[in-house]
Amino acid sequence: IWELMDSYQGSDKVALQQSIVHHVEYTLARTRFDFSKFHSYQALSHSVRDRLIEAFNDTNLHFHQMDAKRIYYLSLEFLIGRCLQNALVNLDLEDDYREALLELGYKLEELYDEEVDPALGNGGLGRLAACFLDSLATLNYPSFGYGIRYTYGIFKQLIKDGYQVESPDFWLNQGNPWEIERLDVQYQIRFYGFVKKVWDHGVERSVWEGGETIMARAYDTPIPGYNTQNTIALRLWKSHPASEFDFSSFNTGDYFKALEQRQKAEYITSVLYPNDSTDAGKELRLKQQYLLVSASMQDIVRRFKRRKVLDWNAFPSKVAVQLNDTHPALAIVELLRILIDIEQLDNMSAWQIVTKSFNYTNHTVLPEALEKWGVPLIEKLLPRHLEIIYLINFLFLEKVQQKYPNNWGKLSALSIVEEEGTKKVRMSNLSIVGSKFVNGVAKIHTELLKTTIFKEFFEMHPNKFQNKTNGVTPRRWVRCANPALAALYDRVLGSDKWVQDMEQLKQLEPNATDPQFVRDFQMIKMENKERFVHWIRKTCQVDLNIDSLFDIQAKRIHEYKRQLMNILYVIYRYLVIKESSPEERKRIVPRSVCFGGKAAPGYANAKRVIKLINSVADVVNNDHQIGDLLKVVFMPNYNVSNAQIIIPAAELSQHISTAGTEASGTSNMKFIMNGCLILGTLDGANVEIDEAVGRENIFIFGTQVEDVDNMKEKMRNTDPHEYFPQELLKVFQEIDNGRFGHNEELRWIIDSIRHKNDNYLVGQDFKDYIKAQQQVDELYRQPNEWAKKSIYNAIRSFKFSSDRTIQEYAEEIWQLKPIKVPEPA
Ligand code: 26M
Repeated sequence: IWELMDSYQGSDKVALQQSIVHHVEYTLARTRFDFSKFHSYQALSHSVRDRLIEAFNDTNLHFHQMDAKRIYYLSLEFLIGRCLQNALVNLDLEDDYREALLELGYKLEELYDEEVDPALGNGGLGRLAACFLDSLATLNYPSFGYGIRYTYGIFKQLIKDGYQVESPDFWLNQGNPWEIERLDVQYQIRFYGFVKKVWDHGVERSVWEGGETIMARAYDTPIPGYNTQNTIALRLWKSHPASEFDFSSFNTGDYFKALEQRQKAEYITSVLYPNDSTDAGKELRLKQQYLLVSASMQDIVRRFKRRKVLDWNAFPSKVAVQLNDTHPALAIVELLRILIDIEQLDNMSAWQIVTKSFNYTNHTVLPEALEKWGVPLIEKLLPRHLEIIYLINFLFLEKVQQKYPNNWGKLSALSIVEEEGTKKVRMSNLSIVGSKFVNGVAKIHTELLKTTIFKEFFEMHPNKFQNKTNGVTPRRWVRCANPALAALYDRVLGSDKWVQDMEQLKQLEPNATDPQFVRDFQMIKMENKERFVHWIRKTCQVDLNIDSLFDIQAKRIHEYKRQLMNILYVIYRYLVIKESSPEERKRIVPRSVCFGGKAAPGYANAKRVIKLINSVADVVNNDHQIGDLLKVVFMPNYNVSNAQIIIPAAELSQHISTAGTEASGTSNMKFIMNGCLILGTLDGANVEIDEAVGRENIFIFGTQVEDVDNMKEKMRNTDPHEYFPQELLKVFQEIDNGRFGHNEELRWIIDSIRHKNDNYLVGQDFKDYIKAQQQVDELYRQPNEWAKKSIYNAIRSFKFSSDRTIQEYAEEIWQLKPIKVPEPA
């Protein structure tokens, strides 16, 4: 059979052209002489898909033969972004295909834009999972990502009359060449029903029966590593009806009822919940979580059972599961159920296996964002799982009681079940108790976990807690997004080794002061700014001044991220320009302040901030007195593919959350990698970025984490007219007076912080923010100094490669060794 495989897998130009044309005719069924740009994209991606699949099959076979330990990354979200360029870069075929296509009359870069951007995630957490897969593949770690194949991704954001309007993201309407449907990989998933107790050889066993069953079907997206044959799977589950036809309903004559039942099953994986913080316990969301968890654990157990001898105690040496936040925490309970009820292990052995296999990553300290599910809902949907949760809690609280006899405070803090009001299951407590290791995502965040929300757990099990500072993949975020900068590195370093070993950038330290290198860097930034200006003109109908400072804040809209502080400062800046004399105007540094980000559909204050930004933009951009000195834009529908245009063009990026609220942030890392300065607070990974680049290369301001509580106290005890600085009161006044439109919603935003409710310390930090902004202007007046500091940011960013992060996870949490798949002969 192998000899029969034809040779179109070659990568010489003609072979590539043949394979493209082959797909035009046989996959797209079009004539060879009549195909559009989109058809060309389709044929090209099928040609690339063939190459991916070969490497993918080799990898799976090799890992199986080696009986490799694997890490399974469970996440309700994978924000992978477009696949084509990433695959070409990782397979090192970009140049060959570019040339092959040019002769066929197509520009490769134009075809990239034909691809939809799969947006199966909300923001940082989902994008982190995608960067991790890229690093797992590149570093040759045997691994799988498990997630959900939502029919609708995160909503598309439209801006109408300055307001956010959500529209459905049906991303599959053009087909998806990057996935492989696995009709042979399907698992039954049960919901509702009851638990029957039966006696079996003197042992009581639980059988979960009745209710409804549906099927979860696997769809694999191959994830190629860079410069390696290793290609891992992102396995996404889609829900299907259990039986092809429900004859019982049909026989009773209700044909349409039978069809309706089937549709209900498909509904489970139809839409990603567009919340990146809190959301009241929706039954459908819990069903999604359980579907992911049950299908994935069945798949993992099936793969484990394919080994030559069945030895359950070997499970933790072959399987490590990483929980991306608490969303998939039921996996702990599901594995226990499989081991106890189906594989018939005793409770204690099963518990030992589980707690050696699972690990949990926390992504937030905001107490309102910690996931809790009402006991009545779990009892109805997953009756056997509730029993098991009670069992775990009983065993755990017994240990607590031993360690801290009759200490009710400890018991109620540590309990998995919250007893106040309607009983709830605390998913973080379940995750901690069921895991070997728990980690935060930046140093400061992990310290906060240990001293605040998980204090009692840390005191009981100090060795359970670890830090794993986040990272981002330099393949997508430098090599793909900023090819010119990548080419400069290649040229000066003499190779592309830095793409998989970012520490190579250390060698560029002397270049930061080399005038030629600085000029090259400035030229590249200028080109990226031009690309961005075109894109802004097309999408926002605003003309940016290419010589202005490009200042960007792009992230989900949230009160703690303080986009409000940014736009209030823009108003202040506008007023200053309006009041300045002609002499003063000459010294003003022109700025383009760009915002991007989605607000959760039910988050009224976040949506109002978008309206405020657009209202300010309307006034500022149309004020002829202002001209080129200030522009404000709200970039609609911030997503992975436009982030790849936005980030390389940025000169200043803002990461200005109240200290102690942003767990890490990851776009801060992407911005510095692209040679951008940060204006930020000492929060999340900014703290470590500050250490890495040096205080002279970053603009830091604001209340530090240890003072936040005192400042909030002060805010509550101070008269607002004393608490808010004059500059900010002036801004409030202008909004009140209707300078940005007579819209009561704009006043409501101000009201949300005005009356002793400034929980995120906008008022407290405003003066220091203005001061930092003045330092920004000062530096921008010296272009070479600005460039030098930007270069230091870029070349000192190597710590923030997700390769470093993944290597730490592998060595310190998973005990996982790389296995390199041999290159084909
Ligand atoms: C909640 C309820 C219902 C549906 C969805 C959610 C939900 C979805 C995503 C809640 C939180 C979600 O993500 C939170 C998140 O993105 N956290 C960010 O994680 C990044 C990666 O670690 C960090 O860099 C950010 O600081 C952190 O905010």
